[in-house]
Amino acid sequence: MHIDRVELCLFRIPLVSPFETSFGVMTEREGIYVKATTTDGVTGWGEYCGDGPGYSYETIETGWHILRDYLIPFTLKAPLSHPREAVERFAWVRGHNFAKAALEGALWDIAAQEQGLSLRDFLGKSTGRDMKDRITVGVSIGIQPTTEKLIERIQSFLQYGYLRIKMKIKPGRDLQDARAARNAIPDRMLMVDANSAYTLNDADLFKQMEDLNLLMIEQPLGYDDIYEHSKLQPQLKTPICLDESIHTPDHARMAIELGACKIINIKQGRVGGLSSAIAVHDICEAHGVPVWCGGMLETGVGRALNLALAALPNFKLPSDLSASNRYFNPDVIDPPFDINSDGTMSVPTGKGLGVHIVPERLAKITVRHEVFGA
Ligand code: OSB
Ligand code: MG
Repeated sequence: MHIDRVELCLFRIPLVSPFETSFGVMTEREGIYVKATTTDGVTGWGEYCGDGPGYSYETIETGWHILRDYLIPFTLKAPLSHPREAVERFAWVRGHNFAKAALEGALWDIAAQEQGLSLRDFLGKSTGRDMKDRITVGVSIGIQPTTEKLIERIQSFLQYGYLRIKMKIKPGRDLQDARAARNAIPDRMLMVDANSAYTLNDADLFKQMEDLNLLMIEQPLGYDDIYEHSKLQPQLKTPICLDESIHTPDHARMAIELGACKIINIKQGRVGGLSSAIAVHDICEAHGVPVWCGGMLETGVGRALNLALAALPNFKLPSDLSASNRYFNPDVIDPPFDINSDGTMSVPTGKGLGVHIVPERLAKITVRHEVFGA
């Protein structure tokens, strides 16, 4: 493929309700769409889904800067035989994984379309793996103003069909909320996500959660830590799942070797794109560590990519892939993503990402637009 034009659209889309984590509250989703076009007129889309600087150091502005000044010029420079080649071309840029992933995503969309395949089938062909066509899904619930509100929220999401509840925690009502949630839903899959709000001194708190039969505890300690998690995991029967601190396939390998976690949450943006995400998946699989697909409140474009990725066989636990209307009304794509009656979400079957972006909706949420190349 020879890319001769790349467009960036900075967008802001309102959330249907605020989303609170231990590092802050979101009321709208800000992101960047990357639209790449080949000399043959094939167009691919990628979504920059960083949410910094509370989640990682990347922000919308660093993403824009890295894309504009480094990644896009290196993409326009010469034809690419496969999206993986872009990864090699970007490798000299240290970090900035969300920016790299956004552009790589658009290239995968193009590569799949050029083969006349859905992204899921193209991934299956590229990896030689059998791909799922439905993904089991859970919902991520932000910190609520009161314990009562949390329970209400959990009940309403269960009615929509989500198979697993993940609740955000931060120091304060953590244990009380987790206990109340467990009492309200004794037989459902329940987990907590601390987004790095604790230290090793809080080990006792997590020991007190042991009898709640949580599916896992996500990222309890430092956002860049692996070592201290390796001190915490042996003290607990409940599996620790790492999110923030896994940025590369090597991090995954180190975390597993150190015994820092028993599960890994894969966000393709956080690990620098689909190629890296597949490598993390394979390393985990080889070590018997199950993975699931994390989310960053993606709009339909990023959600479609996540669904294709989550079709790989070692995505064995419910993923943070909720229906479009859990966050957006409307989403930028039509039709929106919805949950099947069995608590799964179907992977798109159309060519490439397999979603239709509604031009008027895109225009309405776009706040900055720039064209590079032809
Ligand atoms: O830690 O998984 C997280 C959203 C923004 C930043 C970090 C996280 C999250 C979520 C949302 O939990 C998951 C989703 O997209 O539904
Ligand atoms: Mg998380």
